[in-house]
Amino acid sequence: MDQINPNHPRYESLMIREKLVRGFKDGYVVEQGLIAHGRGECFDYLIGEETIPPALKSIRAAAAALRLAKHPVISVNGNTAALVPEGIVKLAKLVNAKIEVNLFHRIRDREMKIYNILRSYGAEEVFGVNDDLITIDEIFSERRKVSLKGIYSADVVLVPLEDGDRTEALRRLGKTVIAIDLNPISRTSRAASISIVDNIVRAIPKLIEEVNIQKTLSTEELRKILEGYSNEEVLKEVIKYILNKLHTLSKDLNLLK
Ligand code: PTJ
Repeated sequence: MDQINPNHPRYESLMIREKLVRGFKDGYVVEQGLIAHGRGECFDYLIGEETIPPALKSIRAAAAALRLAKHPVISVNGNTAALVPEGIVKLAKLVNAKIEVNLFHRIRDREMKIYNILRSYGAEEVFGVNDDLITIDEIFSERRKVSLKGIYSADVVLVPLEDGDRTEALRRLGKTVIAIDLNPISRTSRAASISIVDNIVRAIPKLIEEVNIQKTLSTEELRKILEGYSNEEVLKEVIKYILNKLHTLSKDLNLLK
């Protein structure tokens, strides 16, 4: 890894890039994953590279949904494996979720590498690689192959950095879909039941924290959190947040006369 000076003003952002580049060189992050990250970075700039209030609402709802779920599953792709492998394993253990490797660009070698990374962080079982797969007809990418015991049987699926196609299909199958996507206007964000518009590197630790906070809540209280949640409203709040930020910035720069 290139040496990055911790005093560099963009140190954290550069370190995230390094993790992806290393994942790419190690053969489990795809080129498209690097491009997708660039798009994510742009939206991260617009929200100020911090977890904003509407994202916290979604994190609260996501934690409740995961706690209430009977068969929660966390779907892992190349970028997720590069950025937050430890957090994924920790979260899965906390909410008793299965972990499934599910790739847009499905290559056996990548699947195995991601499987091994998750295992190295303590995942006892990782689905989608060596177990029975089933095809969901409505999905038009390699993501259509899902594990019979994993995503296929899930009631709640967490899908970080996803494409809209599968989110829509999983919703049609009656599943609760939690997305983590920095783009509030992506098809994924709009189709998901709960969209966390935040960088995955902040969202996963915050989700873990929230699950721990909610440990003392009853089923009834968890249900109430979900009932009071509207994804549409949250996405509108994100967009308003970005607009306000741009407005303030334009005033600061004296762009609006
Ligand atoms: O590993 P694979 O083969 O499954 O492929 C993974 C990628 C990411 C290439 C694949 O899922 C893909 O093409 O995704 P998209 O359609 O480009 O969507 C990725 C979304 O994630 C975009 O809306 C980005 O804004 C968003 N995103 C990128 N980086 C982050 C992010 N969201 C949260 N945190 C990030 N760090």
